Amino acid sequence: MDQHYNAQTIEQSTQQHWLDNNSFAVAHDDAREKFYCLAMFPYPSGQLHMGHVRNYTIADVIARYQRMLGKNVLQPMGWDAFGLPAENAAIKNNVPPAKWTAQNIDYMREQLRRLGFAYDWDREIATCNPEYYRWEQWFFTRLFEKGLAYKKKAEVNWCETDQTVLANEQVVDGCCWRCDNPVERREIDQWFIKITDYAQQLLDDLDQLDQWPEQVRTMQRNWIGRSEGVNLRFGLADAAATEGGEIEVYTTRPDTLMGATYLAVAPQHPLAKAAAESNPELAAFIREQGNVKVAEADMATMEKLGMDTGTKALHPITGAQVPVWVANFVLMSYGSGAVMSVPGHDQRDFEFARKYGLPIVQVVAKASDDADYDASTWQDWYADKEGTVSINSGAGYEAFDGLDCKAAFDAIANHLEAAGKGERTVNFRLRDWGVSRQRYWGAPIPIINCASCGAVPVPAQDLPVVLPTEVEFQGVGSPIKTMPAFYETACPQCGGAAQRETDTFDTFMESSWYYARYACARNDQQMLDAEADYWAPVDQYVGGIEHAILHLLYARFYHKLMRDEGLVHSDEPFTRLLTQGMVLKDGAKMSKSKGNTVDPQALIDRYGADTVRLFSMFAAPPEQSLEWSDSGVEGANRFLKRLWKLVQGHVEAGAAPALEAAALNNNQKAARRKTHETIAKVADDYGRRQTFNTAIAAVMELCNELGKLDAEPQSRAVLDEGLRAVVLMLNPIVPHICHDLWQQLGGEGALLDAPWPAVDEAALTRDAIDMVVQVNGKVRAKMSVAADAPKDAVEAAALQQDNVQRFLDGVTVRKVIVVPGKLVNIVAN
Ligand code: ANZ
Ligand code: ZN
Repeated sequence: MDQHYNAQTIEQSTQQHWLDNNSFAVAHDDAREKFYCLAMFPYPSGQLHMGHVRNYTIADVIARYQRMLGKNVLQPMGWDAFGLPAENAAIKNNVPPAKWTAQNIDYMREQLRRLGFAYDWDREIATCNPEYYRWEQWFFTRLFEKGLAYKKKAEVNWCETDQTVLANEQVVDGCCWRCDNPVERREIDQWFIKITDYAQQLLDDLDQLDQWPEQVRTMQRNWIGRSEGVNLRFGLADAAATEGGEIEVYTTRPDTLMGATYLAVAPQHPLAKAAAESNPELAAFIREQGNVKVAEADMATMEKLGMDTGTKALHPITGAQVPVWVANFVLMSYGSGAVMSVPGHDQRDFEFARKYGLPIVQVVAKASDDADYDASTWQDWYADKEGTVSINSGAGYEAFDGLDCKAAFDAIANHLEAAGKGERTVNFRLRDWGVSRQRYWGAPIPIINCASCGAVPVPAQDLPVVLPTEVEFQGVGSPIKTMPAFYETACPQCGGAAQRETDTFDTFMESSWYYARYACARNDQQMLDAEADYWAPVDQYVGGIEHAILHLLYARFYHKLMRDEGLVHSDEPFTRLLTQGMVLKDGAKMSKSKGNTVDPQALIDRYGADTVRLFSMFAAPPEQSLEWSDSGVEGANRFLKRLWKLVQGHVEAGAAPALEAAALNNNQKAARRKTHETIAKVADDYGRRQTFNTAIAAVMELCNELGKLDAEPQSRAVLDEGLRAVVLMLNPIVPHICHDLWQQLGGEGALLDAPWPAVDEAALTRDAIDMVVQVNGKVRAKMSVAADAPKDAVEAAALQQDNVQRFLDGVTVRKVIVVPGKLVNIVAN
């Protein structure tokens, strides 16, 4: 037995024990409840950062706690191994991405082992392995056959620096999320997956996710962006000039139709193009707009520009002529690419109308009639839908006046439907998922382009399409795009000469289904098997809030796609979600670019893994940001040393006698009660509240109490029970020191499989409880009363306290309030 806490020795031998016993390998077991605990897998960037340590510690604590509850716990780990940084490193240092990635994985795997995470390493996945991505390729060919994957020319966000297309979500304030350079728009051929077909389901099923943070559900809801409105058609005054003779618009406010004073179409709208043929000025404007590099996110705030097309449209109800304008804020990709402009009640239309001198008509008023409409200044209530009535909407056609928003919506929608000029529709903001990337380091898209057959999926028996890893980078472009040995092939359909796709998948593809693959990571016959159904859904998912929208939405989508392919039989992949906060230093996010990172490895080397784990769980509740503090790390280490000493002292004093609950004196009872109260609290903190910091604080407090016990035989028995409980409770957080202390305390078997300590209800009862007595809110006495004393007995006892009597002298008691177990307040004057 060591006098001093030696973290390095303890951690090494404990990890050796786990390794020798293959302690974290799990298999299907119908006899026990399963628990699948997963933290978002890391990108193998080179080394772990503090954010990883925090993320993986949280998940590990949950996994170990669930195991103590007797569940069959799976906690796997793997690598989100494709992506840009490997390529950038290759370009800079001339190391092939595959090699760079493999080296990083080896190093980081060691770091994770050193932190003692309870992973079933037999299921390790690296998404850059063909054994993994072949199934993704296969699944894509299935989607293609079902019509859920398709190719189209589309305007994309193009980053000139990274030479790649970015998803809308990867554009932040008009700039690339990786390199921060401005993004332009370009048209190229792209592969898409029809997530829009699942928009309604993705929205509806959010209701099932009652163990997700509300904030994340709201973000997903907004991203999906469902709206209910009407598609309606304006005739064209000069119908012959334009195909169809109509313009369709989508509006969520048909109730304002009588206030539509002009139409606005996107620069790419066919009507704009047609009008531009005879109008060079308009043609120039449209061309200019096409070249403007604005990301969609900036559409709302950018300067509104437009030009009259000269075309006139006919209002579907009044028949009045309204001008048709081209406007830069109308998106071709949403609705029909055209809007009916209601400057009276839409702020964007209002600003546009003021700028270009278009008429503004008020058609909605406040029902309370207490607000004046002033067409020269926008006021927010103009857009209100509550507490309003329609006005100026009669016009002799139908009685649309005097209706509230909902009634006016219905009346006008009905009118349009009856006249065959419009239909109610539902629209989603969500767009199909563009999965093509022009980068090298990704899974090749399994399609062969044949001049006569078109796009042909690679047949299952020819999968995987392996990404060549022996490559040389010449510049930033993908090396396989200039590698005929890769792309020259034969068409699987006609046998003629054909070319493979040289684009690769968006890496969100790999991270959308990895959680399911862990269940059958080594199956080389199938993408998923029955084990996926056994383990899925993930019971607890842990990751950063930065993935609240895209990764989680794509994974939810993929899960439904896999369900519809018969591969899983649940609707959602992640039952409970914990989004951990950031790790900050001096109030700023730790990042390489700010130079304020703390290397976890240096801390592990100095203090050991347990100290690092304890600090990262103690410093803040998991969902909040954690402020780095050197003294906090020291403090965590000091606590472990104290715990070590406390146990040493106890063990050295020899075996403790058996506990005789009935024979305890008050001090011993109090200490024992504290032990059991703490067990109940910590279980609640771990399980329901997931506030690990308060759990740790409670155990620390218990240790202080236990440390005060004397050397009486029954005190030693209480201490023995208390220390065992402490070790069991801290096991999920600091498993190495606990493993060692458990053995010293003579605990049965390996701590890992010891059950969570049971709360002895009898130990919780208090013979007497302390209560505070207040007179008019000021504490005047403390008293001890029987725990089960009835309310009037408590009142009487309070009134009898000497000091209370003093303050009641000369006044009348008006009221006595009893807060059971806590205080009595006497109101007197
Ligand atoms: C008339 C109107 C009056 C509108 C009013 C709003 C307020 P959500 O809710 O996001 O679906 N719109 C339709 N298509 C558009 C496009 N391609 N580009 C830009 N804007 C477009 O938005 C629907 C509203 O956005 C529609 O309702 C339309 O303006 C506009 F007081 O029609 B509204
Ligand atoms: Zn062919």
